[in-house]
Amino acid sequence: MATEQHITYCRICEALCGLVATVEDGRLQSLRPDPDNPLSRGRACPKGIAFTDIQNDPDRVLTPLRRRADGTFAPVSWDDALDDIAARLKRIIAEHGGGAVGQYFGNPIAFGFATGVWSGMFLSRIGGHHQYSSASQDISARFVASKLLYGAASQVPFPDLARTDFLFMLGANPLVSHGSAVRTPRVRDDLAAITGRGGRIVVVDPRRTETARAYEHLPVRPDSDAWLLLSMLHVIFAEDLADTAALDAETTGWRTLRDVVRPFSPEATASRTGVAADTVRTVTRDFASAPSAVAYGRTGACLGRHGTLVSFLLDALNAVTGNLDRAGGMLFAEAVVPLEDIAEKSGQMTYDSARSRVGNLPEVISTYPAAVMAEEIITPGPGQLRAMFITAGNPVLTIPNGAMLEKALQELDLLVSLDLYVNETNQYADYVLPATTFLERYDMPYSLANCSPTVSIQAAEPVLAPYGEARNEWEVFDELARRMGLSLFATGGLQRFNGILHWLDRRGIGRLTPRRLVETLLRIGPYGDRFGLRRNGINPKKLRENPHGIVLAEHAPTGLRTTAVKHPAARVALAPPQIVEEVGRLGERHPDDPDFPLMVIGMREIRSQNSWMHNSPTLMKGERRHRARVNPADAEAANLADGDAVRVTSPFGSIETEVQITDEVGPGTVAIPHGWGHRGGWQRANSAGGANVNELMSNDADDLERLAGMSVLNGVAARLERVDDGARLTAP
Ligand SMILES: Nc1nc2c(c(=O)[nH]1)N[C@H]1C(S)=C(S)[C@@H](COP(=O)(O)OP(=O)(O)OC[C@H]3O[C@@H](n4cnc5c(=O)[nH]c(N)nc54)[C@H](O)[C@@H]3O)O[C@H]1N2
Ligand SMILES: Nc1nc2c(c(=O)[nH]1)N[C@H]1C(S)=C(S)[C@@H](COP(=O)(O)OP(=O)(O)OC[C@H]3O[C@@H](n4cnc5c(=O)[nH]c(N)nc54)[C@H](O)[C@@H]3O)O[C@H]1N2
Ligand code: SF4
Ligand SMILES: [Mo]
Repeated sequence: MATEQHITYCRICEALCGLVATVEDGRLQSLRPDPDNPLSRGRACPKGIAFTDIQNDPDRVLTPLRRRADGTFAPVSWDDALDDIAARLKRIIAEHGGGAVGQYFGNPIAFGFATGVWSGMFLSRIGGHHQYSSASQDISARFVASKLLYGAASQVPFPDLARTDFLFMLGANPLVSHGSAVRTPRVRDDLAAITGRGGRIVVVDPRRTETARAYEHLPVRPDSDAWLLLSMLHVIFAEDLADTAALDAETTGWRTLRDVVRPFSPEATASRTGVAADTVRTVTRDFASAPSAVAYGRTGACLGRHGTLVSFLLDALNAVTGNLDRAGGMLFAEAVVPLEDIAEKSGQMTYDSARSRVGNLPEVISTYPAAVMAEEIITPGPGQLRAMFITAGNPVLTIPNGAMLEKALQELDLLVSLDLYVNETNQYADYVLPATTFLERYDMPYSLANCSPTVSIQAAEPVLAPYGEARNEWEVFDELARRMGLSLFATGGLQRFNGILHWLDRRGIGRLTPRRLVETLLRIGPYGDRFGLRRNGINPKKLRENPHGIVLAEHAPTGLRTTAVKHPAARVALAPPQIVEEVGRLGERHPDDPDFPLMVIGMREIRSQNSWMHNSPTLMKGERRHRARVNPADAEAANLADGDAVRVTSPFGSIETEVQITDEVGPGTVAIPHGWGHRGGWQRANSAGGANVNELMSNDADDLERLAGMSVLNGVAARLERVDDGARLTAP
């Protein structure tokens, strides 16, 4: 038997921890943390290690599957599948135009550069624009805030954890999530180092999370962050804590911002936020007077009714206190592999350049809110969505009102999914095509990987040949195009990556593979060897010689504002009209319904990854069940004991799950994980029980966050009832 060790990195979440894979006769035996990875240095989380279960899962789809009339799947050859899909697509396009074809891509796409680029090129080549993704349940608000502030939707500034004296963290739980929009594989150490050197960490969260418990917890009522941040800005201007000379030189609109925040004194917002006025004043003064400080937010900042505004205000707080683009503050991301930079320069990173047919919501980097997908399918008329690709996604469990999407998907003329499993979404597909796992493909980190306080790069060669008949997603789109008689690299059309392709074309690079694309970008990027012009620059050879990864700079650079900010004179816009209007609309849609006195928020667990790792025996060991976290007072009011079955009802839907009584959440708040309630082709996951929390959420276009079309998944009004006797036990 041939046993080999391969160096690679995990691509389940943004930490991208180094892994060592033991492979025997072409089969994965185990994964362990790579002690020589310069960033993760021998650390990985349970999910990374347990990926062996996914790689070797008997429930994994390893051959193309075609749906039969009775709804079951039968294996089919790649040739038959691709021929039939190509022929059906051509018919649909001939009859209804390319605009009838769309795609949804899920979260795992973010960890490999090829799939997003190739599927995007395919869609634009056929004239499709119905593009949806997990971003509207995750981070689109952040992109829009960046577009407004910096004129660059792809710019995601990140906290300089290694040097900050004050981390103000809002709606993030990195001790569980391992960091998002900041790459920090050793986050426990990175946070401990802040307080270790005398700094502070304040965690703004309705739940006393793992991270909040370890540091200073500032409890806040769900979905009230906009008021809290407006009050902090109020204090800064009212108490002259802003560096106005710098604001004059580097920003526009700060005086307008000062006027906008004036009515939001801490006293005026305390009843909304649940944070005492004194506390707001003290924390603001401390933040403003710290040698360096940074305000950072993640999904808890993005998934309320004002996600774009909250994301915007966090950066504004950094800017007005002089903490933007400076050591220990918020740093601009500079890509090692400048894919988005080129797209940004060629005008592809758009916002509101078009509106959705249903709901009139803005496009955000060429994607529309996934919440309107179902209605786009069932609403007749020009531009109706009739054929879809779903790649690495499970929207039936991860977007609002999966039940409606589930029905709508069955109305499509063609549904094709590329995935590792038959999940709750693609069980309705005409074809489920087996995709490779990250261990079966070549990759290099890009995109959010650039949000890294230490600049580094690592390339991963495939560790394994694809199991069964699995194929790389990009090859599937390439092959489909070929069978449809299309060239993905033809000029013309509204290609998302036209700019890059033209650019490379002019340099005579020839036919593009993902490897060619990324290696070229690496070499022309800020750390690249410029094809030999820069002697110490990096190139593919150096990456192969350093499989654990290379540190390019101990600290991410500062002084990037003049290149990162695309507004005239590189000034940060602190009072764009969209934001001023949004402040004016605050509170309009906040529920105040005595029938739904509680508010549901989301949470993540260490051994779950959204909806897709509940089939791993290792991760499901022990007492793993889906539970709603309920405060003792609310439990008592609903006559609930720990472990009881509970019905949670919102104005939009109802679920039944188990209750866990804990004062981790304050009275009035119920925290429920997403990604449960399985009924796909994953046996163990199906038997785990639980419910899909997103059945409580609204997919009505009018209920979405306005500026980015974000799904509202936090702060959703609800009530609790005991399930057993069916009677409503909450006070009438
Ligand atoms: N209520 C609530 N809902 C939420 C959230 C929340 O906080 N609260 N969070 C939201 C967020 S942040 C996100 S990112 C979304 C996630 O939403 P989605 O991306 O729609 O869902 P996932 O559960 O990540 O499903 C990923 C799918 O990709 C498959 N997969 C894994 N690796 C690969 C691969 O390499 N190739 C292919 N082709 N397939 C692969 C898995 O089998 C799985 O079916 O959920 C969102 N939904
Ligand atoms: N173990 C694990 N790790 C993951 C994932 C996973 O599913 N499991 N998913 C990955 C993905 S796709 C992402 S996007 C990242 C997300 O990374 P994070 O955003 O760091 O992860 P969460 O645990 O969802 O943290 C969000 C926090 O916001 C809080 N919150 C909810 N509502 C509000 C509110 O109104 N205001 C404030 N201030 N806080 C609020 C929640 O209580 C929660 O603690 O995690 C990634 N890492
Ligand atoms: S934190 Fe866990 S899931 Fe995320 S990259 Fe590291 S090992 Fe993988
Ligand atoms: Mo996410």
